[in-house]
Amino acid sequence: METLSLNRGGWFGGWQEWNTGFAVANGMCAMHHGRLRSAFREFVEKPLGAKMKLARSLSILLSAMVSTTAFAAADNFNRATLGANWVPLIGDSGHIANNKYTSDGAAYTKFTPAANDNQATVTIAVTRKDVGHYGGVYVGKASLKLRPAMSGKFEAVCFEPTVLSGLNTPGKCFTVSNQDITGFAKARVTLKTSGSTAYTDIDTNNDGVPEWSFSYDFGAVLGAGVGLLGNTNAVTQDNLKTSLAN
Ligand SMILES: [Ca+2]
Ligand SMILES: [Ca+2]
Repeated sequence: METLSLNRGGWFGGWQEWNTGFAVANGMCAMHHGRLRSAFREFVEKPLGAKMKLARSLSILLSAMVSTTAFAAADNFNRATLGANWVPLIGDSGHIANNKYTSDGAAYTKFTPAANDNQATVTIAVTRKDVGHYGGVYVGKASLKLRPAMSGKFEAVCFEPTVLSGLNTPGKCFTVSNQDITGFAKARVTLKTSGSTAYTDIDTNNDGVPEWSFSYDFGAVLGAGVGLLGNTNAVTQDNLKTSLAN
């Protein structure tokens, strides 16, 4: 039973490529199911005192199965093509360039391994001076778009409903001109949903401490499911990690 106390960090040693991790997770599920069956058999055959002890073990085992189900996905885009895990919901699927995700047209692309996750962290960067465009990430019905300006930096961080959400909330932008943020060329961005509220943390120096944290209440349950958004090859996304947040 000791192996059941392992956590994501300990087991995966700092987030491996998602498909490797997914295979490990599947293996763990099979292992847990096998153990569960034999544990139940044992339970039925034991006297009452021993049953109490076994019941506790079973509860630990079930917790481990739940945490395995909540296993996170990741993609570092270090390959030539996006592959079957990325499904375009509208328009361009986006593509990989220089081992990063980017898009030429309006991309709204679902990352299928993260269909049940409600938290995503991704590095978003400006690659050249541009205006009127965005690169972003979505979770459920909530999008977060980073909009670059001619300064060559992002000057607006905007919550918007995803295109297919059916929500008509206007969303909200946090901007340089409103002194909510200062311009930045690259950031590690986290978006998560909880109930009707979306939360974002923006870490511009990659030290794990957000320079800014914002939230926005969309007025409707936002749900789960992660993907990327973009409409210009002036913005890239890289090192996506997803998880099930509280
Ligand atoms: Ca990469
Ligand atoms: Ca920071």
